[in-house]
Amino acid sequence: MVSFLVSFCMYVYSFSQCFSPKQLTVLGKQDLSNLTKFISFSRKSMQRNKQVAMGRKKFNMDPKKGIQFLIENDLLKNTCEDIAQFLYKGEGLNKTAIGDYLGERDEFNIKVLHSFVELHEFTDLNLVQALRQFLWSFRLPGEAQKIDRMMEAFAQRYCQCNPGVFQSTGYVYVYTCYVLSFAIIMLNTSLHNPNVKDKPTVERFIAMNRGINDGGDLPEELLRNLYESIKNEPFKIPEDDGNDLTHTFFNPDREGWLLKLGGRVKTWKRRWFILTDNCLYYFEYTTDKEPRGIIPLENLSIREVDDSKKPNCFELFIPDNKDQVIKACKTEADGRVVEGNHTFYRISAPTTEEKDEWINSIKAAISRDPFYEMLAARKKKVSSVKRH
Ligand code: 4IP
Repeated sequence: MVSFLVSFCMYVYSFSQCFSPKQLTVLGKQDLSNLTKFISFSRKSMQRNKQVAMGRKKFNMDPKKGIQFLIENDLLKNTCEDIAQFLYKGEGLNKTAIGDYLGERDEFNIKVLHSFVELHEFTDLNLVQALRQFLWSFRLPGEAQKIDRMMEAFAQRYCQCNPGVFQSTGYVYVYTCYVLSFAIIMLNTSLHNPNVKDKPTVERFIAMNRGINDGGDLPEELLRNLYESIKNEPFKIPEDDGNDLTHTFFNPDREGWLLKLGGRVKTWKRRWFILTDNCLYYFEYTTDKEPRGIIPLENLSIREVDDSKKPNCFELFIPDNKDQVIKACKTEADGRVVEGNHTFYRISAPTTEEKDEWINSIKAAISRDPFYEMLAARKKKVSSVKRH
């Protein structure tokens, strides 16, 4: 209605510009007064539109400042509901900025997040359909804690719209939905990222989700449907600047199960490895949000090794320095993040092919490192200078 009025006024305004004052006197007094009102209304709304556009621009550069500007200029009410509505409509707003604002930790932003999620209608949608809608409405920010809050709000809303889909009640019920949502997002990556060679079958997806329903299993048919839906159509994720953790885990160079030998205590552990952004991350479960360990590959080399206990082994090591501890971090059993103790990381792959693929991918990742390249370029220069 408002936009209709605005266009109508603009039309009358431009029409009035075509008349000379003399011609205008032909119009009745009442007409003229209406016309003046229209013109002033039209000017005001044009001014307002300009300010809204400016507010959107500001929001895209700095979400908090943008919202503040809109509130100060009476273009937006300072309530969670109104702000949520503004973000939900998202007209002219950058989805990364929306994600950043919704992911903020302070109480008010968390309330906006909840109002925003409540604007989503998930009734009678399966979890994949609901996730499609949700993940398209903004861009998930990079920080794990932000993702956690948003996915929890999503799971709460989904369960509220679809009571009875998950059997248990209370928090466990939301937790099941939350864990399954993560499993689906990761399945999406595994099935559609060309770098992931080992595509999970529906049976593996079902097996991966055993026991997540308060210790029990979810109906197989439900899991099969979700799997098929993702297989047939990947998630559409809003464009990003490609520089955050979500991007990192959504677009790995390579991922898969490997065995890793401990640092001081030499125990073999089966871990889910993700190679991306020149780092190797390892997780206890594929659905874990936080890695158990991170190994930056900068300054490391890789080689094949024989191990008397495990087949298909390779090792990450510091060239020319076998006693130096590799810079890496790990999570202790009590949750503390500490430095690792490895002078080398020995890893065993399930097959020879996978060993070769991992070695190649890691080599490629290492050589893509800009520092490595800079160093290589410098070395080349030095040796060519020496030659001459
Ligand atoms: C642990 O052995 C695990 O192998 C750890 O691996 C490993 O840490 C520990 O190395 C090793 O002591 P136990 O579980 O038998 O105690 P993970 O963290 O994958 O569980 P890394 O650094 O390899 O992650 P040290 O260096 O803490 O001993």
